[in-house]
Amino acid sequence: MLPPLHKTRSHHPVDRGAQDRRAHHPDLSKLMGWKAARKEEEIPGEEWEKEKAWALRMGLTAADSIEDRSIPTFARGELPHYAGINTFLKAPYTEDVTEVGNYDATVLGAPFDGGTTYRPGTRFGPQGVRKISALYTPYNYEIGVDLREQMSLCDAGDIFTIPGNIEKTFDQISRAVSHVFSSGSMPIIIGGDHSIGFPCVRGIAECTSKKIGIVHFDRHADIQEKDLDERMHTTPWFHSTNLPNVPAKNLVQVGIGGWQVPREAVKVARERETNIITMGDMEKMGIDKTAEMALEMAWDGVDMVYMSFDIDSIDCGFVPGTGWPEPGGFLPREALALASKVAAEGICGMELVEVSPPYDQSEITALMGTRVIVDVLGALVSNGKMGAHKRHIDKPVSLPMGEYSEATHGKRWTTRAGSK
Ligand SMILES: [Mn+2]
Repeated sequence: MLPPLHKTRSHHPVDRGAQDRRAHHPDLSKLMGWKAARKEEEIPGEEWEKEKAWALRMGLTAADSIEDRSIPTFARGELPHYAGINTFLKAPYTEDVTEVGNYDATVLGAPFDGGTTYRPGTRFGPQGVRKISALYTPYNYEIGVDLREQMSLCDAGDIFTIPGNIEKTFDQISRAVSHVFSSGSMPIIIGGDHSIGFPCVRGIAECTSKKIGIVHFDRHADIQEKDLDERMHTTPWFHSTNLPNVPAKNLVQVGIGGWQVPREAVKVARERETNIITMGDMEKMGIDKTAEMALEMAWDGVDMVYMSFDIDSIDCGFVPGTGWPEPGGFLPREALALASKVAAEGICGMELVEVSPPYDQSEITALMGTRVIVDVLGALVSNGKMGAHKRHIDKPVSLPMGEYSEATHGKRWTTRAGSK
């Protein structure tokens, strides 16, 4: 009979002689879990302290009966997770978009589903992702990263899209993305259907003379010229790779396959010699080799890589809330590992598209989308690649703002200054 567990289990492998340990006992120091636990010690906590102090200033001190004096009266910041008006990950809302340059990365929503050719609803994608993102902390145990402590993030809200007008919406999206990118902040765009891929890339591409590669996770090729006579969500890479600094040979499409890839798209992929890694390829090569190959092809001769993640690249059993569900996709663990490995080399921006909350169940699709984004951020931080794209912004745009001034007009929804 074994002695009680606590007699043999040491959580401090250094403090006991080998004779005290049973031969079959695992060496905890070899487990990733133990290493990760040790790593947590090294992460600073100042930003969390700052947030708690800020919450008390914004939300007032709590009732006398509350023992934890860091709790405010009004919920502000991360806690409680079920309360609040959600930005992505409860990051600061940059209502004044001229402030996005103060942050390493900016989340912006592109609520548009006018490019959808089957199920609509992705106009609610940004809201759906923001809502469920509230259940995450900014800390990831396994990789030993605390985003709040190690990077800065804001949420600039949504782009003013024009329902029923793809081209006007594209212009708005490119303009918004170019503004964020020019500020030096890395844009993280939450769609919206996949038609937004083209204006997102166009917004970045216009701010640089450098070349951009694309890693595109999807079940669908999305590279035909038109669909239903318009530039629908099946077309973003045709138009993106027409841009002079976005070479088709640096487009890598990962996870493509199944019965929803139109033959027109395949023809274009063949003509432009894009790189397609099917789900079967990935299965055969494994995750590490797939990521390595994708990176090699995407980075060949370019300066930056953009990531486009279509949530439908994951098996539809895990992501019911999407426009074109397709069985046989990535398992979540595969998708998350691949996205992290691609991000580990640095990206100049990313989009997370095709989350359609009206078709979702228990918010699992939106949650998966959130997870892809936070894992990408974690990989950027833990590999020291956050902000690596900045040196390539050599043609920043400068967009005019309106003339409203709080000094002369007062704050909105208040009595006009001076008229009291
Ligand atoms: Mn797709």
